[in-house]
Amino acid sequence: MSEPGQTIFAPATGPGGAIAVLRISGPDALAAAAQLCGIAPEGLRHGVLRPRLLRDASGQPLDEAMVVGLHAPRTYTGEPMAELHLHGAPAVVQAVSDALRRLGLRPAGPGEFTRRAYLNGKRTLLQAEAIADLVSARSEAARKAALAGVDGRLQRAIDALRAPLVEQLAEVEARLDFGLEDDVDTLDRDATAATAREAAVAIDRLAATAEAARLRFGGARVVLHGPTNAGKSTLLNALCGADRALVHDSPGTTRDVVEAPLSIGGIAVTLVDTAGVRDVDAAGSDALAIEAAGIARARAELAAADVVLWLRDAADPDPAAANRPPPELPQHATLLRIWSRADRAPTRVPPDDIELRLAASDPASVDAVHAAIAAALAHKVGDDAPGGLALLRARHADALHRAADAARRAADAAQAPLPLEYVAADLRDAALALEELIGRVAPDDVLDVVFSRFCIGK
Ligand SMILES: Nc1nc2c(ncn2[C@@H]2O[C@H](COP(=O)(O)OP(=O)(O)OP(=O)(O)O)[C@@H](O)[C@H]2O)c(=O)[nH]1
Ligand SMILES: [Mg+2]
Repeated sequence: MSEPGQTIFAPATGPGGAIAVLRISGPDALAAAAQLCGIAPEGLRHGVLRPRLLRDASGQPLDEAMVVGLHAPRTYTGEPMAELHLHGAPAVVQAVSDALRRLGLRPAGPGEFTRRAYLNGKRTLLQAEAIADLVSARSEAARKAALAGVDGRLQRAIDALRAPLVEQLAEVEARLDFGLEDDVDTLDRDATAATAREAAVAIDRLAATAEAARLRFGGARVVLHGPTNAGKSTLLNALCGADRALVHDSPGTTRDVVEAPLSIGGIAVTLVDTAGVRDVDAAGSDALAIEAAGIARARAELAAADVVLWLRDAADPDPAAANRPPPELPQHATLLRIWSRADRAPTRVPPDDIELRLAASDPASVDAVHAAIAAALAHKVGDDAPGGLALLRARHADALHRAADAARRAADAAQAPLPLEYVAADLRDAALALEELIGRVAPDDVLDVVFSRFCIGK
């Protein structure tokens, strides 16, 4: 948590450079910097960088620095700020930091400068998050996507989605306020429904970019799932070309979740091997209790899966038993149905829904699984988002889904026709979810999550 009354400082640059920038923000920022320079605070003119000899309280020289004062509210945080451009040695940064601490300043926490910028209305939450993403951008695509958040393009796009919903809400509320609800001619319900539906489609489109960006920048989880002995660990090893997971002909070999990193079609994939699923009596023995715990982990892994390779064993004496898709499968995950160990039962006819036949000894069939994963991921990532607009976080996707759902409910209510109060409530929910996404106002716990991911000094 940030207490705005305190003055904070932190290095804004990483170690190893010729210059280290110490940033100071808060009510005493200018006074503290001026004190180190041995001048009055008024001597630090806004935006003017001057060479100064810094001294500690006992008059001992600390460094020859370049010092600039930044006067509120024209600063990053909206508070008075100063920057000390020091020689980059850690010992110099340490000595100046100690001097600042002795003046009553405190080291900043992660993201605390940006948090203050947000609290002072300098940045929306969306922009603050985008700044963190820009600082940590690891690719050109990530930089572009983050910048669209920082420079406000993303926000304008969301505002544009919100505007027609707010307009319709005003129309509906006006009729509620004037008690004209019974007069069926007053509201064009079809027009309201059409607007709400169009908004939902546009919101869905933006939500799809969040999913794509998550995969492109964060990578995908591809989870192997199926009954014991179906050949999951064998397939993991074949796909990553390494002897990564234990393979054995006794069922229940894999218990822990085994992960293997891989790149498929330019996307960073984590291949996840899991315990084979079968009915075990956890009270039967320690070994069975361990296996049951492994199966619980396997099921939990499904929740975070982007693609699930669902293996069914051609050699299973009772294949029908494993014919139900895993109930834990999340909606957005792609299920690839694989008839495994096909060479063991060449004459057996697989169920109708099978997409791939696999025999570990046949490299072409392993390649086909690889290609199917690549195709599923390519489909999810889609084309580049227009103008680099991409939402990068789960918080964003969640708010968009809620907004689209509420807009669809509003359209249904308008057409049903339900009383206008219902239409108004759903339109309001949709607009609020978008407002929350931009984060002009956000609850403290959301702020804690967002800013804890920042580096110190930003
Ligand atoms: N003939 C044949 N045997 C296979 C194939 N794939 C795996 N096996 C064998 O089937 C047995 C089980 O393979 P695993 O890869 O350990 O199966 P699993 O699904 O990981 O099994 P659990 O970890 O127990 O759930 C091993 O003896 C493998 O050598 C295949 O395509 N054809
Ligand atoms: Mg296994």
